[in-house]
Amino acid sequence: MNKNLSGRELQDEVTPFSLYANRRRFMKGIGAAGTLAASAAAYRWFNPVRKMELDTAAIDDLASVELTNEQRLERGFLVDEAMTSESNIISYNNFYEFSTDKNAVAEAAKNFDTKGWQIRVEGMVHKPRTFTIPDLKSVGPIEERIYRMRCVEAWSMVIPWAGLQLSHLIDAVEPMAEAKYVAFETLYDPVRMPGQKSSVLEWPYVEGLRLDEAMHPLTLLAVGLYGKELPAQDGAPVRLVTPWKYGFKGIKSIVKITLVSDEPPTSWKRFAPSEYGFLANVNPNVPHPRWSQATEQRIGENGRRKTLMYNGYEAQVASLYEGLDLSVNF
Ligand SMILES: Nc1nc2c(c(=O)[nH]1)N[C@H]1C(S)=C(S)[C@@H](COP(=O)(O)O)O[C@H]1N2
Ligand SMILES: [Mo]
Repeated sequence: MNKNLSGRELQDEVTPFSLYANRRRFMKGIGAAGTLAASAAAYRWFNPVRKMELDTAAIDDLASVELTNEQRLERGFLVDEAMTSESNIISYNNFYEFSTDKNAVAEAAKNFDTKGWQIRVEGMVHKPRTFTIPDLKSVGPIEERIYRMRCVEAWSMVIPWAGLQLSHLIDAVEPMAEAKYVAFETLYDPVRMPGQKSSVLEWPYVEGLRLDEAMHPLTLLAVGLYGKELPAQDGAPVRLVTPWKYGFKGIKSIVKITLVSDEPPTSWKRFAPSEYGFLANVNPNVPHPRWSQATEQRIGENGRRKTLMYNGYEAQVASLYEGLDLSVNF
């Protein structure tokens, strides 16, 4: 390790997540230490294997994902920005099945029971299958991904997720040639999700991706955050994460994934098609009809920051949208 650490930096060394927050400083250290970043040992030091508290989906395969931090940055799997605190991530939520008040979701969802959860994967696939949460580990590693998250309401966070790259699940069920889109559905159970008794949205919440978007390596089925099992308010036990898209694409508490030939309905487009499109790619140049998308409030920060094209994932995803008029395809 870099021997020129200050006392504060030494303290950081034993506090992995504050280290992420001090990444810039850390990368300078890497520069001084030469090839350190390229070694698996450095990878493990930077990404210690942290077991989840419950045994449904321990992140015990992390060590098998032998990428250097430079490679992770290049792929968009790691962000060179401070992470949002765990307490902010788990207390400021959008999850209308429980409450439309972002500060009230956590309390309203605290008894949500996800034991025995199953996800059905069907439609245009050769091997339809029902997965439990522990089954997810059988199709690919549970990896840690540190992603920006940008809500269409213009607030943002940086979140350390743990999850399965969705492409591994889709490969496992063997899509037919006719499959062009992937549709996702949240649990419908107004007793367990009392917000579904209100008609603020049509239930269940539904979302969708083009198949090529669903197969993109950035697309994650998250089962954890901050090294712990996903809290109910963040979409337990499994939710979608597409970091270059507005947050509403990240459908929570998924029970069904269906491969289809045509663009599936999505909750927010159905609610207001002139305001919310199917693609919903983060784009500072295309304002929402009622507000600008040029800047955002990073939760926990003072002042606003500029919103980045594709939320900072342009290098990884722009090729998916070549030739599209982004003001029409929003
Ligand atoms: N089922 C469901 N999924 C949902 C929502 C919702 O209301 N219901 N809200 C979406 C919106 S608008 C955002 S910004 C993110 C918020 O995720 P977070 O609370 O984990 O930050 O979840 C998305 N997924
Ligand atoms: Mo959102």
